Amino acid sequence: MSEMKKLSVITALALAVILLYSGCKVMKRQNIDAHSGATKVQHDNMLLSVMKDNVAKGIMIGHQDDLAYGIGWKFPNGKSDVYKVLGDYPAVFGWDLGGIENASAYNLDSVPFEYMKRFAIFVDSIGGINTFSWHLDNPVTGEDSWETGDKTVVKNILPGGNYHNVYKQWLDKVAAFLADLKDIDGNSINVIFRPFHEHTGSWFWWGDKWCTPDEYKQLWQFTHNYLTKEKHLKNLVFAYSTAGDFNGEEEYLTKYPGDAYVDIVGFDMYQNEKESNTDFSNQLKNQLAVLKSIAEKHSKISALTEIGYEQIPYKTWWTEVFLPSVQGSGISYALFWRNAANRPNHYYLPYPGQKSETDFKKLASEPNVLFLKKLTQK
Ligand code: BMA
Repeated sequence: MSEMKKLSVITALALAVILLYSGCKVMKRQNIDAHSGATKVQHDNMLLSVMKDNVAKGIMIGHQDDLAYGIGWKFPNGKSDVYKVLGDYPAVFGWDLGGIENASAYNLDSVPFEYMKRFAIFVDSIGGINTFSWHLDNPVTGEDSWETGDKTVVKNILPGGNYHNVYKQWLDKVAAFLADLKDIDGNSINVIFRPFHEHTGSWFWWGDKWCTPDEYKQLWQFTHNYLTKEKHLKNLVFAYSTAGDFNGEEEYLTKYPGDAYVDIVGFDMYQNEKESNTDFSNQLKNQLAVLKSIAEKHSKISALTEIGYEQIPYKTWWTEVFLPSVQGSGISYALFWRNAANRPNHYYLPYPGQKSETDFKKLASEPNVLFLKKLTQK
């Protein structure tokens, strides 16, 4: 079967699932509507209410590019590594829009945007949540997100800057993609949008050293206003996500664009081989406590917007390091990074036969750890 034909078959199956689920979703919406007054934030986005409700159930587990590829396979010749291990999907699915700004057919990790769109629609149909980051190119040099060293790039794409129009054209492409995410009834699918992440580090051109707090805030506010007001997108929930190395609440909030522009607060944090499990766990707990306090003060949902330990070298990392570190943190979800098909050893969730597989199943059996089935069960 050709790739397109296979995609059509998958889409047909997805549509069948959508039909089954749409009835349940209407019920879910009615329930939420009955008590949504208190949970509505600045705009009327159902996803936020659903996510608030879900926090009481537990922590949702997410995975980047879960349906697109994994260890030893690429769509359509294979299926979610999480599904292979658990017989269940993640609750949250991460995608990255990097590349869309150049009208490329593929994102920076070779996921065709047409597939990504269908995956996201499928995810919504089965009751999962989509989150989009954006590793956009450097608009001045045309190199990638990691092209740093120039303190004028952010300034240049703000209103009045030499590259402002280029940036607006890039946002037009993002807006067109996100506006096209519609369910079978033609309703917009609500998604998380997480631009300009890890800006407290300096590895991306929008990072710490490369713009002032004011410039970063202006960039965020302009982006938010452009997408929601100029482009009239009502389906976005905005996630502000720093790197994991901030020192306390004040530092976390240095470039915070304001409560009106943010729905979710989070940070990205990875364990590396130089850190002991205990050190990592203590650091993670500490940062999560800071995040919890910020989330409470600003009435925001909180999340571990990226997390993981490449290759998961400890058999019991899931129940002995991850779980005890996040329990009680109040976070809505934890998004694990991708299982790269084309980069050996670049994976963050187990695949069949990986050494932490059994422990990962144990994690999934915890009542307050939510993969898709537990998330959607009534
Ligand atoms: C990084 C790595 C890269 C990838 C990038 C964007 O952490 O996984 O291989 O291109 O994220 O997804």
